[in-house]
Amino acid sequence: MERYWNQEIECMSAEDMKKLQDERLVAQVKHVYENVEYYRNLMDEKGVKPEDIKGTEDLHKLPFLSKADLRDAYPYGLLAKPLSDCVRIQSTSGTTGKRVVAFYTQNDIDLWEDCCARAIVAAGGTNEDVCQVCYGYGLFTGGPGLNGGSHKVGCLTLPMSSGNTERQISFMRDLGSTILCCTPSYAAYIGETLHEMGYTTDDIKLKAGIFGAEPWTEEMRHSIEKSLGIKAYDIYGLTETSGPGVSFECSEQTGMHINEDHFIPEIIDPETGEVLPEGEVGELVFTSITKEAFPLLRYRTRDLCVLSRKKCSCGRTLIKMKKPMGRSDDMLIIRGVNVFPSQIETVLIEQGYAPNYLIEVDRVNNTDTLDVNVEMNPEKTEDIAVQEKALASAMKTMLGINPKVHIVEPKSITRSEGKAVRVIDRRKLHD
Ligand code: DLL
Repeated sequence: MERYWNQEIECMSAEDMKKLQDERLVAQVKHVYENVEYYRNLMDEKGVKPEDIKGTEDLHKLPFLSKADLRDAYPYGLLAKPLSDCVRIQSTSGTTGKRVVAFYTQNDIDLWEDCCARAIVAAGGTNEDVCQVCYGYGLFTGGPGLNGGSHKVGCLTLPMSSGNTERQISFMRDLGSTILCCTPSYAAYIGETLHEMGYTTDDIKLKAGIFGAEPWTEEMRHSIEKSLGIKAYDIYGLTETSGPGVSFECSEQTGMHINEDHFIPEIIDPETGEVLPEGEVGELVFTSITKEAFPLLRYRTRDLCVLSRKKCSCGRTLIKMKKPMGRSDDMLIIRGVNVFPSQIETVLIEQGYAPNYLIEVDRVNNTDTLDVNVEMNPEKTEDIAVQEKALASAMKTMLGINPKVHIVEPKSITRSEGKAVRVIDRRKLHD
């Protein structure tokens, strides 16, 4: 039987949810307008007053907020509560440009952890579980978010953080961990290490994994499920919207339910900003209607995604988002063709290779080049050149362009303990 953390909300009728969202949105817009000069200016520029927003149907009247705005307003410019009411910050790694700093009141933390608790319960978690959290702790939201959710559910929580993989496995065995939380690429690495240490899935008690923070394919899901003997659930979120728990997967595994009582989603055309109807692919935009310290109205995530209101067998009525295909800025344009690293991952795993790969893009004599490096599968007996040709041809069918495939030595591609780096684009160095 399906269990819920908050059945009333998770299974609420569309009508009641709209009412709740309307009330919260109106209050949030007022809160933001009155307390954040940056927003007041954006809204004044667009000629929108808080009174113009009476419900979700008016959402489109509000200006968008982008990552560039967050940088402009860094660090305190979007704070909607006095610092004395804030108890925590979390932050992004800041590898591309200035880091994003998000602020939390105690209430913000409570609601965030609540969202993570919903995800853990949807993955089958109860107070009987031992939940091993191997997302990074510290400024990254993964560790603290799932840690808090796990406490709420009452699981015995192992705050491992990432790294030291053999130790992760010793703890997993000694303490009988039943739920694993980490990035999918780290889950794959943990699975690989488990088998290398001479264990099988019979030597561990894991039953479920809650994996997110980076794009991953269905093929990757199957590969992890097999290697760890678990059911693997997706979880999504971003620092700007608190962290993990904006949406989470249920037993149906056909997309993630968005916690609509906290976040109103929209899909827009990334070029024109026009709101797209349900079912169309576009950029995901969120409005947070309960966050106090760092509320975001119509925040452009840059994640490409599709929404669906199709009835779910788990009983939840919360709208679902499909697995994001990656960020619009992760999309590679190679010889004019749009290529997502996830398409390459799909081909590699379908053809029987482990998800250890590195994509290299460059420009030689004014022509883009695409090189895909993947580690050898020792069980394959064909000639390497034959294997490389077969992979290149499968990728040509999927992508429409011809990559150069290199099958490399086992263990020669760096394993990820957090978010995997799958692409090196050297064209950026020439620009
Ligand atoms: O990655 C928060 C998180 C932690 C989510 C743990 C899930 C689990 P950021 O570092 O700010 O926050 O990165 C957010 O990661 O905009 C997406 O592009 C990507 N992302 C997050 N979850 C998923 C997912 C955390 N399940 C950015 N599938 C987002 C695909 C994801 N991409």
